[in-house]
Amino acid sequence: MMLRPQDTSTRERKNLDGLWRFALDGDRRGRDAGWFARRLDTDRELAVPASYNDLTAEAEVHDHVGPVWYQREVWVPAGWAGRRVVLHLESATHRATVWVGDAEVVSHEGGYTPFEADVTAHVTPGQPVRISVEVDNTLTFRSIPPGEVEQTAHGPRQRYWHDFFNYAGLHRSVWLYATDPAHLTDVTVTTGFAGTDGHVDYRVGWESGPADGAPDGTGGADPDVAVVLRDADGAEVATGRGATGRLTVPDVHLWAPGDGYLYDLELQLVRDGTVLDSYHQSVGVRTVRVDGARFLINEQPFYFTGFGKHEDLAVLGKGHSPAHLVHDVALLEWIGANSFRTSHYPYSEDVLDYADRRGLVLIDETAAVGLNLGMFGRRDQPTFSPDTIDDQTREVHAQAIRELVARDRNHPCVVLWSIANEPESRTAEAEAYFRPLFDVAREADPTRPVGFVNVGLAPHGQCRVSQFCDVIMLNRYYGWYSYTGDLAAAEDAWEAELRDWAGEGKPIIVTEYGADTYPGLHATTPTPWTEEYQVAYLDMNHRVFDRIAEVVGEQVWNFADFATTPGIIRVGGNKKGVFTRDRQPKAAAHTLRARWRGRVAG
Ligand code: BDP
Repeated sequence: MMLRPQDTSTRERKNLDGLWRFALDGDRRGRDAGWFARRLDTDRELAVPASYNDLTAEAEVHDHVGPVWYQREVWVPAGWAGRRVVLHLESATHRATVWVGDAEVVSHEGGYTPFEADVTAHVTPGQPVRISVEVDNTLTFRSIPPGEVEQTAHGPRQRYWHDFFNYAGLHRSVWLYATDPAHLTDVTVTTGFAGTDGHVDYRVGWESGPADGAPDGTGGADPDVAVVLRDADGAEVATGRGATGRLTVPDVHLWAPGDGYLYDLELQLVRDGTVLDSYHQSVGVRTVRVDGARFLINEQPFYFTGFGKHEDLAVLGKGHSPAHLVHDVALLEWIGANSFRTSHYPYSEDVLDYADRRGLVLIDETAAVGLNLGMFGRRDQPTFSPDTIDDQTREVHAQAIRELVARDRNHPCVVLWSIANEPESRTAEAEAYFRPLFDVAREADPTRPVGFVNVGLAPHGQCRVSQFCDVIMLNRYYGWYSYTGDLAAAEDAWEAELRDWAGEGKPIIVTEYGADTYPGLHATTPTPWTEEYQVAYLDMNHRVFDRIAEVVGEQVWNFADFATTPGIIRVGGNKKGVFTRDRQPKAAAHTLRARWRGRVAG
């Protein structure tokens, strides 16, 4: 249970981004040596938010395996005396332990979801405090995503089965914030409409906190919850009392693709007429539903256009950058994309907030990528076994699903959960692994469809996991990894497979199709790696999609070129971008723009 830090009439934040002291700790000495207890012995300072990997010119930083330490001091505002003080990290990739002064305050597993600790007892308002964070980038068979560290004569080497560089560090903002001891802890909203009336169901959590002087520690009377819903102009639309309730919105302005209309739900925790805590939750009133092979948003058939993306930038790595967020979304709008998938991990919450406001539609994915040892040449070992990915991994995966849903369920932009990308899905072990995870997702959020992304190695008739999906999501590379350079044969084979899937009667989104393209490389005949081939490849795919009614979406792989591990099929990274890594269009961008800007939803 957690609310994203925000400034309100009762809450105050202090942003801790900037330069932090930084040290590598490949030998894992820091904890025992008490690095948190004194000034970190280093002359390095690195930036937060950013991956640390590309911030220096040193291979030992770029290729580091194991823990690193970040440390800085912060002045705790004097005005926070008597307040509850919380330290909040939006993410730490892939796990972290945090100390405030000498006290260990929190540990967290998983690199892309937030965590926090009540640090009131460890800070003195008006005084500085030292904050130390040990961040570990190691991937194992017990982490999501999984990986394996190989000890070599030249030190540890991290192996993993996904196609993007293992960037790590503090990728998003770190905050200190203050609330009243009595505070709101959580809110869930679900929405719907009938005719012109919308409704907003809300459920609010709170804690009364130890009250000053109250002998029983309860603070006397329980506080009450009051809520006010306002429209985008600030006009009051509805009010409610109590921790749960339904608000009616007359003449509702629905949130819809391309129309990111948001109401503001103000939650107040009130005792004896005093507002102890106030929090603002934006609300888009909309519905999502699968009906046969149709994907309905507000009961209207929706056709997804767009991309699989990455959080990936020169210098910053996976560090969040508001400027790049705005620019990427501007390019999405320029090209006529109405959606993207947060491949292959949960993105910064700023991305989701902005997508809400821009009316962009998101497929929201966990970091469960690379659960497929066979794909990367490890055919000797089964993916799911007591020695590889096992029940313990599944618990970590389940927790990753719960944390993703808990973080993102109030975002109208999210219309579909993807619980994994391209796992091994042909065996009974895969079926047994995934069945309960779909239950976890549906229990966490009964209001949205759930799926996973199927890989070409598990075609129709062989995949044992797609039976659990509300929507079939397919990554296919006909004309690239198979039928390379032969688009005519690729077209036949692709259409045949898609028609098999269409027989399931579920909506199909093609979540990846793409061709590596070296910008500036040209040919008059269809030659892989040229800009002309990427155009011809996309045209072939689009002809196939347009012949099959069950296809309700096309998301090209990838929005932009991105960094990978070194490999003989990667030239300075993965080059399937429609934009280069510095966001210049390849020829295919104009092809997509012509197609998508002409398309009407449905
Ligand atoms: C798929 C993966 C994606 C890769 C892509 C590719 O989902 O992460 O980058 O193929 O090979 O296997 O380009």
